[in-house]
Amino acid sequence: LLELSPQDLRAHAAAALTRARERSVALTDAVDDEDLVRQHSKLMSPLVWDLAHIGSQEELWLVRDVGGREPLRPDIDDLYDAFQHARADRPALPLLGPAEARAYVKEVREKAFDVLETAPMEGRRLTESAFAFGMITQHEQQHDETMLATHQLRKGEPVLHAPEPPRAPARKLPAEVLVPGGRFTMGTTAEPWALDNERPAHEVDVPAFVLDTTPVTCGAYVEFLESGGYHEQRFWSEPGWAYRQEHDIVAPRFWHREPDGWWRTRFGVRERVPENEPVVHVSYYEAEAYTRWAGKRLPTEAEWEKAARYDPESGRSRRFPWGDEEPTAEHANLGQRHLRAAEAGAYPAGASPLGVHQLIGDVWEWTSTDFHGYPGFSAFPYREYSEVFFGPEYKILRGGSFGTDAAAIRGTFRNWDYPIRRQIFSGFRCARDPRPGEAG
Ligand code: AVJ
Ligand code: FE
Repeated sequence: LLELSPQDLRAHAAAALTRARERSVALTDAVDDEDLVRQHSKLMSPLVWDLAHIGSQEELWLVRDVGGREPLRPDIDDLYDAFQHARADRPALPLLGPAEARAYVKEVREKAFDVLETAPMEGRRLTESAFAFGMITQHEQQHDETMLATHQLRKGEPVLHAPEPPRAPARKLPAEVLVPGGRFTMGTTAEPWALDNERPAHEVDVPAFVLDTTPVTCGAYVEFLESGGYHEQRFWSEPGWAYRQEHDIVAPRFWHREPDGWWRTRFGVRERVPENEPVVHVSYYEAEAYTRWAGKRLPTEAEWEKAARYDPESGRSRRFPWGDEEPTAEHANLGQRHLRAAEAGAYPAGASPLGVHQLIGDVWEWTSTDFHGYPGFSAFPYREYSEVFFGPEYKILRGGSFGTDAAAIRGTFRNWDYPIRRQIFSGFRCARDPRPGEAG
């Protein structure tokens, strides 16, 4: 990317923005206007808010900031400022209606493309304006994943359709691998589109640990469930147990117990819980309880990133588990190509050199680490992207899900949420300390 000419960079930015918009349009055209303005869950905005918010951020950062153009709609800045209004309060605001919102994002996009024509992108170094285009593309894709989560919460007939993901090869994977101890480079300074919280690159010493080769599957999770794991306090942390009691949490979100086993609802389709697919829609607390039941623990964020990026042969940290190339459909289940996670082991080409599968795509993976800035962190271009969330109330998730676009995921990408959240596409994998003698 750093080698691209300004003209190529412009073409790349335009194509990425267009791809994001196709997704936003598909997600918002899939439902009627009534559904677009409705709040499907208190946890989410109405879809029409996300759509206009996407336009509003694009206006702010590309049209006004990079382009230095006159504001299009300064009167609506406040409505679409996520910090001004909680999600639950957004339906009551005088929002743009569906037709207005669509016209607004279209007009902003035309202006943003106009800015792109002349925005400075000279030399080998990516300029701040090029970064702004990458950031806004990621922003739109992040909201596209949020809108997909809103679709999952929506009641009614299915409106989204996608082909089934690939099946796993018959060959059974080893359950765990040993990741050798030692220093590795975490975070990045060179990755052009990396957001502030992924920076800078820094050395971290990670002692040897053992990691599951795949995320925990529904089948394994059912064993925890059926053995009474939700009813035994010893597996739960104190806040986890309090949450489980208060909300009477007895299974992953969207699961239902039927006389013949566990079923789930997925984008309006009722189906049997699939045995070999990573479990999704679990909170941090449930993930943590499972790991304790299994005699294991969640990986730390540094362990997760070492497993995903460290190349034992060169000692270097790479961009992805499979190397430095951008993700393709062979590597990972990303980009809403499929509306579900793929079976454990379904992406052999995306495995790490040590044989860890599906670190990127399928399901976000909870880690045991709180959200903080790396040593040397500096907020840009605005404190509200990450810095205001630093602290012990958020846990880090890694790797992206089937709902995450390739433009918005990397081995260094950091997501965060409250440990009680499970409407997101969240799963996990288990780690543990090596047993005596195991670490060599
Ligand atoms: C990085 C997914 C936690 O959705 O809250 C979107 C991304 N920031 N608009 C979020 C984001 C501003 C953010 N997450
Ligand atoms: Fe946003």
